[in-house]
Amino acid sequence: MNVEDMTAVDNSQSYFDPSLLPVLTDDNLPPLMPQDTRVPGKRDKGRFLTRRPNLDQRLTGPRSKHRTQHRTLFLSDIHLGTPGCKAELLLDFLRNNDAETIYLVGDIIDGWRLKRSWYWSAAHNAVVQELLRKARKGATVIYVPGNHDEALRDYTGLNFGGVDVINETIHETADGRRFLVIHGDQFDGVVKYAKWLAHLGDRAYELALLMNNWLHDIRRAFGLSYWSLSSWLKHKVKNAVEFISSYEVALAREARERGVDGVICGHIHHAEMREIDGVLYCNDGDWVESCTALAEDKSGRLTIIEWRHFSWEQAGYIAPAEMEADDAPDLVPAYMNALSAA
Ligand SMILES: [Mn+2]
Repeated sequence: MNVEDMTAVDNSQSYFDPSLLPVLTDDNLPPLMPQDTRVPGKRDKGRFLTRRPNLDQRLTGPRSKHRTQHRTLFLSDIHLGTPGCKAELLLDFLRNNDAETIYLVGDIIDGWRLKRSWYWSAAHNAVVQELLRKARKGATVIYVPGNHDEALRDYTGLNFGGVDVINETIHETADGRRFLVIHGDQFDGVVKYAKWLAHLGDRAYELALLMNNWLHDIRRAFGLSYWSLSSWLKHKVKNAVEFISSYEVALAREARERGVDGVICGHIHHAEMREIDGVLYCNDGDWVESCTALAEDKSGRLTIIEWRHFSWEQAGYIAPAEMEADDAPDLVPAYMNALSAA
């Protein structure tokens, strides 16, 4: 679908308008910014010294040619646009792992946050660039929107810079098993406790923790005993355990009803792979708390990868001798414009 067709979509209700994002192909890559061609003056001292300030050089320099090759990678709940996103670890993961197909299983760009406050750093931008780069290099990238980026659900069937947007899909593994790929928030309605958990990690929760301190001070001033709001919340988290298991059962049931071998989802920020009543429930986790991805190898075997340390911190790390030139164009201006115009 081309740019003209995209304008026909009614996006008056969207706070995040993906049609503003440039459709990139190999021959319409955005030109380099003018500052790249002019000689930096005295006033520019320090401004253009690095292409992406705030980012470790090991994350921006030439990348190793020896990346782990997977058949498929599943990533979800990245929450780009929020300060909680572990974008640098994810960037390191993406620079060390490649796949023929990459599924982005929802909550990739956090539009919920976008409505209120927007946090965007060089690392967040580099993650978007890295994913687009993989698409340019031939990977199939499929974006299954979640509840935090549900605006993209209006763009199902479209392709942005080589990324296909699909509401839900079926993935077939190398050994012929079929998996329903879905973000999972669709099942909040059938799961008790969901409403409370939906706001976990939200501003309301942060505020509750802050209020706990105030409340303590006020109560003490009146000679009242200590009552902890946060421990009251913690008690509520016991419900979260119950929530997680009923969520898992609900998704497994859906997979069974659809006659597939399993389900691959995200949403609850809890990586897991277990059999539930004859179907395989897989949750690829998140990049806010656990930094996990689900990977399928050439034989169809599924595993959960944890990436809590940078590649150079991991045991047996050898600095790559063979390097590949960094050919990714700097998409910072285009994306920043698109996102700030939203
Ligand atoms: Mn979600």
